[in-house]
Amino acid sequence: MVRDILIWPDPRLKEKAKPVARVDRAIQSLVDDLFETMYAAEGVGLAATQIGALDRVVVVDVSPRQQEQKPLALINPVIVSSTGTTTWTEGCLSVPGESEEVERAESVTVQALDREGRRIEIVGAAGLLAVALQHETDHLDGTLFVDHLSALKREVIRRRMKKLKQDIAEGRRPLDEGEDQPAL
Ligand code: GNR
Ligand code: NI
Repeated sequence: MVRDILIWPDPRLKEKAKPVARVDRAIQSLVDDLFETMYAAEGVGLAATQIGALDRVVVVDVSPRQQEQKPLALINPVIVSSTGTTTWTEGCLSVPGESEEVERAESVTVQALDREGRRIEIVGAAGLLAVALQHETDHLDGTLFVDHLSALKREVIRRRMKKLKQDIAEGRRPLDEGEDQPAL
């Protein structure tokens, strides 16, 4: 099921997600909803936090940009090592229409469980995959890319998001055909 994506600022986006104790059918269903919602929104990643679920679950699919990569469902992801620094122009489905440069590690290794509850490790991820893995694990700790910006840039974006929410609520922003009103 495609779910509504929370728009920043929203207190639910600041919550720290809880570790998944067991990969059961409810968690698998959450993974499926995250993939459906991510693809519907044409994102390269999505965290459970963004749809109001407080389990440590994310999905990432950078295959449109890094053809050798496959879709990943990551449960309880942990960045176990990182090297270097890189600057990437990031966006976020919870901050629509905004993008800014953020400094990140250049390469990361992540341990997690997959949709079947098996332990997996992504070793030495680089490029957009590395950035997306850091961006999604940040979401599970209640951190968004705007939290990595200067206070001035963040407040400018906050004002634009306030306007966006008002416009949506008052029907001034045409939504795509068949698209539901995002949760405010
Ligand atoms: O779709 C997304 N694109 C993106 C581009 C650069 C850096 C990070 C991202 S993640 C984002 C989807 C999203 O908001 N995931 O939480
Ligand atoms: Ni995001």
